[in-house]
Amino acid sequence: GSESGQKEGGAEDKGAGGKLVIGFSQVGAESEWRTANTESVKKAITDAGHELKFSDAQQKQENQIKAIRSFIAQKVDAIVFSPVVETGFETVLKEAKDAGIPVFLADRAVDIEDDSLWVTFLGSDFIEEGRKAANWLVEEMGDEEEVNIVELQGTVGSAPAIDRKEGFEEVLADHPNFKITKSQTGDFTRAKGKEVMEAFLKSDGDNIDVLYSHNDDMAIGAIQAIEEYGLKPGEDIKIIGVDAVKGAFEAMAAGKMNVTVECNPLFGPQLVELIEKHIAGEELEKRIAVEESIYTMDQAEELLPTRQY
Ligand code: GYE
Repeated sequence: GSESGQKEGGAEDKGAGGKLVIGFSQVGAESEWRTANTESVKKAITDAGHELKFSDAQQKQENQIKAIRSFIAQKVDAIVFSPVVETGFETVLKEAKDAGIPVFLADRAVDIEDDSLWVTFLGSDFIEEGRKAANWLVEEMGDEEEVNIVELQGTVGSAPAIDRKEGFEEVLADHPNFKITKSQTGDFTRAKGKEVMEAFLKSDGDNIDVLYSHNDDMAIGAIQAIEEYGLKPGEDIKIIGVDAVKGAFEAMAAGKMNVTVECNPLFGPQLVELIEKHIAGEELEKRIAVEESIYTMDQAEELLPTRQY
């Protein structure tokens, strides 16, 4: 390798100190998590002195495909891409590869066999998050004879929705007293979370012990639905969320939500470092995970002031 000796400014003056043009195709603005993530990535790119081209896909795949094509046409130096769903991006990623533009998957994964279509995937382990949610529940209610769970899924076909379901079910498979009685998508938004929870309550209101929500925003929407229905969220129905956004800490501090599994969106600086390393010719791991934890109701008040998203 060429590891010894002085750095010489990287390829064509890019990389080591060179200014890059980076296109960022973001999923949308569906949740508190997403807002924090967009901020973190944008700020890290511009703070490092690079030029940012940003595109918000409003949770629509066709908008992302258009955005990536336009980044290719503009000959950006690198593309950051958070795929709204796992499949259907093969063609456009091949176009980027053919144009010699490196793609960095951020936050969400794709389900594509040819992993030469991206440099690395930086994001959370969503399966593990699902396991953490279920493990908390087993610990909390494992002695009960029958526990009926309703599930609010994230965006259909998205990596976090698929994986958070899988990890959760994997753990519960060993505990037949837990049953998922209803499961539907709330598209990761508060409004949809509320709407779907209303429907769950209408058809099965007195038989719901637990809500497992694939993100906090849907849980917060559902909490509203539960209160309007006349039940106590956090007590009559235990509430599990994912993300650990401020809104969840507020709900937990108010006794309305029981637990949230952390999914850290603040990986902007780590991502920019990876892009710079790649441009400078360094080899990167194909999969880089973000570290995270889980937080419960009794920790909420203490930790709320320190939460950064
Ligand atoms: O959990 C959810 C957001 O992809 C990890 O997307 C992300 C998820 C996050 O809308 O709130």
